[in-house]
Amino acid sequence: MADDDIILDQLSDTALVKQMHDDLYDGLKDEVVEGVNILLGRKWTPYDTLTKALVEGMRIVGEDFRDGILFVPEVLLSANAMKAGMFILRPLLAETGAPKLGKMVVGTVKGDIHDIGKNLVGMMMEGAGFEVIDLGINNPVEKYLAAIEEHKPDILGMSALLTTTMPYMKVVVDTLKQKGIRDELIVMVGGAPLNDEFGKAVGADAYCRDAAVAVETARELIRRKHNSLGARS
Ligand code: B1M
Repeated sequence: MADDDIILDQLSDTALVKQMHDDLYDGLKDEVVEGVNILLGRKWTPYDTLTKALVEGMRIVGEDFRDGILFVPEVLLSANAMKAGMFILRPLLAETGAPKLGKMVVGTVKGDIHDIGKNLVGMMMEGAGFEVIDLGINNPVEKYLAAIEEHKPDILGMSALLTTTMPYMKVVVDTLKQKGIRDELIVMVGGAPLNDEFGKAVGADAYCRDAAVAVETARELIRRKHNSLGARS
């Protein structure tokens, strides 16, 4: 229950989603989890629950963090509540049973501990039929290289949320070039401060604005890769 006065289950869908934004803002993990379960019980799709209740709620948190209304400890509570909601949705989004379309190694770059967006991308990619190896946060180039060596992915995905950490993506791509393995991989980058131009400047194959775009882009680039391999054989 959200508090003594509000019974989440008795709210209309619109009021419940609004209440979930407030609960996410207040870092109320149990209430966010309850809200997610209620929406799913009302036959909301996991995708709509994720985007309309959780991602939109986090967008509001982000604005107030930017404007100095919320501070790191409060945002951490919101992030934990968001993750608890995502934890329920993850297996549901992955439940496609589709044959694997390809493999992606994904991680947040060195110096950066933001992982909500990266986790979302991983979940949506899994849901679309990709195998995802998640390296977590704060990854130096050596970690990416070791994972590429071990898992032989089709795609390397990198996430950065800070203007101070996003240039590290170029360090990773340049190292792939030095090692002669850049062209074996599709490199996709994302994160709030990035844009298309930046993606090109660091030598990525694509910048992805959000998780849905990441899925579409991955599908398209894998299709092109298979076509060009087919044409060569
Ligand atoms: Co941070 N933080 N934070 N923070 N934080 C931002 C990024 C900031 C913009 C807030 C602000 O001032 N408005 C600001 C950066 C400013 C800048 O660089 N110019 C900032 C700052 C300054 C900081 C600290 C330095 C604060 C401090 O300590 N004084 C510190 C840095 C710590 C570090 O990393 N070394 C810090 C810490 C934190 C918390 C720990 C409190 C927490 C992170 C918790 C966690 O992730 N586990 C946090 C949070 C939550 C945020 C905001 C509020 C929200 C980020 C988020 O989760 N968004 C953020 C404000 C904002 O972005 N508006 C902010 C929701 C998520 C779904 O979106 O991550 O953009 P996003 O991901 C999207 C797309 O970008 C894309 O798809 C995702 C899903 O649609 N995408 C990819 C992302 N990665 C991709 C990878 C791909 C493809 C697409 O690869 C294929």
